[in-house]
Amino acid sequence: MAVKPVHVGQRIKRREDPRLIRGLATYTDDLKLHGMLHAAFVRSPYAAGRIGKLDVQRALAMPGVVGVFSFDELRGKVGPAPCTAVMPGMQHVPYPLLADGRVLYVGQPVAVVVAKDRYQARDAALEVEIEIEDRPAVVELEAALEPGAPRVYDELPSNVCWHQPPAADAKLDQLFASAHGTVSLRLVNQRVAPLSMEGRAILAHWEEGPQKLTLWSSTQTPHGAKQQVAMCLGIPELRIRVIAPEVGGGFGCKIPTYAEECLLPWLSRRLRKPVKWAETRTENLLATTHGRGHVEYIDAAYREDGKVLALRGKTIADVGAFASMLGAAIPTFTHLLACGPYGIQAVSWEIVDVYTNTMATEAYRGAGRPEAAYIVERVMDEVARRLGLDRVEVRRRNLLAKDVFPYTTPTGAVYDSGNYQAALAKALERFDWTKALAERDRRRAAGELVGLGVATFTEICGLGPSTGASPLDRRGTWESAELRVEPTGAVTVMTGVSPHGQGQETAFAQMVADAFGIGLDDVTVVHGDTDVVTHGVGTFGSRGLVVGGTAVHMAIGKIVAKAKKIAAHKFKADPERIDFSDGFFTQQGAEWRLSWTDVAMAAHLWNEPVPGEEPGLEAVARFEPTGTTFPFGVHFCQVSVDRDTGELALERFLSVDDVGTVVNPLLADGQRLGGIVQGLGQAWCEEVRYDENGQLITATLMDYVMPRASMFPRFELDMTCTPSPLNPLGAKGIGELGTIGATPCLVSAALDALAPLGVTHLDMPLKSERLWRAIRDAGSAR
Ligand code: MCN
Repeated sequence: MAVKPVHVGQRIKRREDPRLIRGLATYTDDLKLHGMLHAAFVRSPYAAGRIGKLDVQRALAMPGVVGVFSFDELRGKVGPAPCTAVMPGMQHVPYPLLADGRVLYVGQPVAVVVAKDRYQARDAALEVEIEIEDRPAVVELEAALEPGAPRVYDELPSNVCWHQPPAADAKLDQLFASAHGTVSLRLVNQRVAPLSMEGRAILAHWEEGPQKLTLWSSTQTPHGAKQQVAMCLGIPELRIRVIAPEVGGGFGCKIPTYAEECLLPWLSRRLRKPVKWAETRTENLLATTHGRGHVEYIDAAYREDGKVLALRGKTIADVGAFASMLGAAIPTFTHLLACGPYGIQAVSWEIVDVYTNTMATEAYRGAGRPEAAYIVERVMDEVARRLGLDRVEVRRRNLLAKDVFPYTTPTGAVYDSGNYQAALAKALERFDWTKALAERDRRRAAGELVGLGVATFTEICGLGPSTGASPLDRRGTWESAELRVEPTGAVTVMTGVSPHGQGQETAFAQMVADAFGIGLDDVTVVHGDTDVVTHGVGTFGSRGLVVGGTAVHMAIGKIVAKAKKIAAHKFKADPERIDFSDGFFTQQGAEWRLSWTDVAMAAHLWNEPVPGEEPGLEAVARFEPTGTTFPFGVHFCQVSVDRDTGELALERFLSVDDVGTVVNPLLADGQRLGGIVQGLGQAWCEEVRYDENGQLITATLMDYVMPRASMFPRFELDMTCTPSPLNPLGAKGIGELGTIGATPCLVSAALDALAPLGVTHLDMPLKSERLWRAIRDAGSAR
């Protein structure tokens, strides 16, 4: 199929935006159904304790209240909340939809009030009397592992949720023994909040007549939610339709099917009315999953020339009070990606997943890979410092050569393709590293604190293949697409991915328009409705284009094959000798040509039936990837730090990335910018903080510091292109890429800025106070 790209590769504006910008989009909370009731949750004010009394009488007597429910009503009927990442040996305690006599974290749903309007429900929720006999909470990650620490679960021997012991590795031992030197670091990857603009929202409507549940949910995985809710409620899947209407971002925290998402359908069925709930921002910070939350100990062995030989790592990961859908498995990605883009020869990694009396952690943009990049980049910087080498030069010496791919890392990851040196060369040229160093030194000499940062990184995306899927998922990690061609030649695409800000309605339309030689307006992309898109997996792990887009590509291929048969039949030609390009079917050596719309019409009119074929023109495809793709990139930045206040200023940021073939560079840039800012947010200002009693002290946006536009310079973006051999598009994912390198890059720059003062270690976030203290302590040490 020869296709001249007209749209693919072009910077086409998102077709989603006009409706979003003009307020014409419908989010779950915009929906109103006749007789709809509203739910409000009564949440635990304590991080740990036993529920003594739960009195709902006053709440029940409040105006508009239809019912108040606690665990007693749910017992044996519904729950627990879904968790699919249950690894062998994991101490998994099922998590009830409402607290079952004990509370595990502040914000845990204890009871739910249903009333005629949202405000009545919230007012009544305040009237539910709960007496909780509170007990010591375990909040600090490493303290949770100490002997005698309070336990989250009395029935477990400790707070360890899962333990991956380090594997014995003679080669690793030998590399450490023969190394020129070793570095040892303790690194904190603090807990952060995903903070999608739209919080979680659910509307459940059980219809008793057809015995059908419709669940509107701000989910990233409608098909997953359908399966999980079916299992949780004991309702056959075919009686459930999940619709993800407009979803205002997710960043990983809308992958899980939450307790609330299972409870509302149950309430709707019980009350025979639609029931809606949309979380407040404080509920979002309290009870929507958080990300990261690791402490890492790392030893690295290196040679005199700066080559890093081996890593010994230990991840202590904060799972929170219960294992969320995938939460406990996230640190395995940190282990898998520990080598980054470097030729490190041996790695051993221990993982300790720990329960604490805090909200559960989950996938958050990058999920495990930003943690890995942070570790190995800090190692590179430290090796450079010890050896007195340029930090870029150390990376250059460690980067894998372009001829080693496919490359299997000591941790078992198989990198599909890469040309790291080319990306580094381009970044060096664009940033002019040498000149930037000279300028830094000039400003330093004048008394300024100026630093340059660098990060070279790779990451894994495009999840599957399905061989890694858990039976608890009940489905693999393929992706589906269905294409329906109208008699006019217009095409409807139904995709199993569920974009929620990424722009696939535009990208997939570009692909389809080019394939059939039609206009973008002749393509509709439908997603997020399980009754319309019959099978799908969802949007996570930057798989939308790589896996979902390839399914679209495959469906296109099937349609073109049939369309060729229709065209060939009309002119009594051999279908094998038909060409299709620029919207026309032609035959080599023949005069005739037939347009795409003529063939589409013929397929529906069927007045010239094609033997052996059915009328119509549609195709379904599922793409099962054979491996994951590994995009990569180089980030450089320049910062200055105010000596008196510790305030950091980001002066320059360059990102040179490689995601293979790009369908829409404008979308790709948008994704990179969003990811970079989130990565910088973690490095600079974001942090979920609990006090020693497990009270969330960052429960509003007054306290949780989000990055702001005014903090950033104009980002410099560039790309190289190393196609992936694992999909016909040659594409790699870009949705999470920015978060991987940005975080270590900023920390690298801050450390460089304070290096003249003798500062060699900083933890994130790089708030002014922390930098000011580092400057002050460095001063007093002199
Ligand atoms: N794209 C492209 N060429 C490529 C790769 C991608 O043109 N080589 C385009 C795609 O067509 C798509 C976008 O870039 O429009 C992102 O595609 P992809 O990398 O496939 O990522 P996904 O669609 O699978 O999105 C998931 C990813 C993840 S895991 C998180 S977390 C994340 C992210 O996307 N959350 C987001 N980006 C987000 N963007 C917004 N606005 N909101 C979120 O919640």
